[in-house]
Amino acid sequence: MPASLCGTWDMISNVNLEGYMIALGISPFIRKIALRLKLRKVIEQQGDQYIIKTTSNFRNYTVSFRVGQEFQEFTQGLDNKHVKSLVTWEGNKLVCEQIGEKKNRGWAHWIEDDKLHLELYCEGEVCKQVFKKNANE
Ligand code: 1AG
Repeated sequence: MPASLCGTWDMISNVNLEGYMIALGISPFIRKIALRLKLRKVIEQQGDQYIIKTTSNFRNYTVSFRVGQEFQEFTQGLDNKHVKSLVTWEGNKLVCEQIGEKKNRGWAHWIEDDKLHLELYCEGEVCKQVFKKNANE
């Protein structure tokens, strides 16, 4: 059983968000704002049901899904695309495949050294983010 992803997590590093956003077709103006954001993840789980909230002082994004059950995702406030998503466990990684206009799109979350890790993929670009558990938990 992999370590729980649940909790409130604050971003401590963010590598190649720029490349990922360019692959998604985000405008230079929005990219410049997005690069400055301190992101927070709030992850809740009940059995196979997850709710992952990404928050910032610019925009928020929430996705909820059941592991192993395909769902329609609308990436509202990100690149505003409709994708067909499927989240599964691959070893200790919670992996999402996002099928749509962009090739090789998805993400993976896992716990390593008490930190929450996230890789965001799109068309060969990989953004790597690491979050530490919020001290107030
Ligand atoms: C995600 O995480 C992405 C969450 O699905 C957002 C992370 C980085 C930004 C991604 C794309 C940038 C697109 C547009 C820029 C506009 C706004 C800036 C970001 C606003 C934050 C919400 C995977 C997983 C579950 O944790 O969603």
